[in-house]
Amino acid sequence: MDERTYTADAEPGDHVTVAGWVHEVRDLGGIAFLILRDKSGKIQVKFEKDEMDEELVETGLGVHRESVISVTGGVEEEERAPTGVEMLPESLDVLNEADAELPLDPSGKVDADLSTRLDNRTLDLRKKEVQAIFEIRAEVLRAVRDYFRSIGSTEINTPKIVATGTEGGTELFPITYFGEEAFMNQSPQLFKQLMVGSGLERVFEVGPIFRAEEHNTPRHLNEATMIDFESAFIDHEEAMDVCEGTLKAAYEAVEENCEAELDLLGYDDFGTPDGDFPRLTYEEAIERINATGELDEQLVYGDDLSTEAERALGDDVGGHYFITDWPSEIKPFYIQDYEDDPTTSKGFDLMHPRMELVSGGQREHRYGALVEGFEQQGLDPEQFDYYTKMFKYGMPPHAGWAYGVERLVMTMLGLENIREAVLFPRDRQRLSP
Ligand code: ATP
Ligand code: AMO
Repeated sequence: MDERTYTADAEPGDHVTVAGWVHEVRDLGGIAFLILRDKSGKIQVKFEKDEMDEELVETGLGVHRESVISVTGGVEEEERAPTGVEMLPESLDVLNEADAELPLDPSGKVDADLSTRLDNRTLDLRKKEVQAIFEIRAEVLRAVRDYFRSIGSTEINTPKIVATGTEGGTELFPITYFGEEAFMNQSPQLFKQLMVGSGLERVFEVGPIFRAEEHNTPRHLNEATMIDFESAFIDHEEAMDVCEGTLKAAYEAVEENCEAELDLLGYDDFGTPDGDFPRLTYEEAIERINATGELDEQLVYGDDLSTEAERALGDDVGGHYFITDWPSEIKPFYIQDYEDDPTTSKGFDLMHPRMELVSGGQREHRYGALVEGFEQQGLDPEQFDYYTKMFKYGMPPHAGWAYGVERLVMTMLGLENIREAVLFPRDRQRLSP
């Protein structure tokens, strides 16, 4: 193929080769148009039947939609063309002909249900609005990485095949590891904590987590991507500051660098959050939820927040907010409790009005209290010896948190279903593609 020019870069007066997909063919009789689409946009290719080589015209107009072709020719200004320019083809190669029948219409004129879209992700992602979601997801991750680096945090990668779970035993996927029972990792929790005790001090990880979630909801996945952060010598309040900073950095970057994508998704005002996020204690949260009158039953201290409760509070607050000071008994063993009130923990969640985005907290760094916490949660500290013993060799006070990337993208873009924010989602019904 001659050197390829993106359709968006083809200027009147140029002689170019463009390559891409046949978006549409419109035959008007003596004249016909082929719209060719590539990553950058589209260009109109004009066929004048009486004036052009017969074989060229036949090939160009006979090719099925979504076939991959390459066209060489001159570019001219043409007001009536969708982009103001058109190409007059001199040669046309069919690089790969597509079937006449497609399982999904990439032009988007015919709607497809989510399941058909996910079964045919390659075709689905030929739609600009779908591409936009993944361009934005990539920008979120870039911005988050930059933000972490700006605060002196080192990117790490921790094992995904592990010997123990951390976030509750029922959600583990067991696997066989050379004849021994092992699991897919639910969270980098213990590893990231081990790293704050190392010389690295402040770390982050972007990676997959696996949870055998029982429920099939629009906001749970069985394989998700987590952004984990952990730092020595900070407390839960400072960890919340970093959490808030990360979220705002992600929104700001998307607003600044993804203008075209936001346009495609229909945003006039993206609504990057500003101002400090309110920090409600758990007790204040349940009081406010009860006061909304939205729930059938009043919440009492110690209850976890149901989806309905989260929604009621989200509507009441109207933006992102933190819930702090959770009852110790509903937070994991690694979260530290208040010295003067051991029934209250230094754990927090960052909430979007629609759902939980982040969990985190100040960690228990004292060996004795940590081992006690294991026992209280019915876990055998022996099994976690690889972790707990490092707390005897100089573990600094530390805090951290984790985001689910898909929930961040989903809430940022108002997507109905978390599966729209993953290329190839894993859920109870879906193991391939
Ligand atoms: P975490 O990340 O701490 O697990 P979460 O937001 O993922 O929090 P879970 O604790 O995994 O939530 O699950 C409990 C939440 O899921 C509750 O808010 C509950 O109301 C909701 N939930 C559970 N089953 C269903 C279901 N079948 N349909 C809708 N929501 C459900
Ligand atoms: P938690 O279990 O709350 O905390 O998970 C943190 C965040 O990850 C996302 N998330 C999920 N997203 C989609 N599908 C899932 N099945 C799923 N599970 C979790 C959510 C959630 O808020 N170790 C702690 C974090 C910490 O304390 O640092 C943890 O895993 O957005």
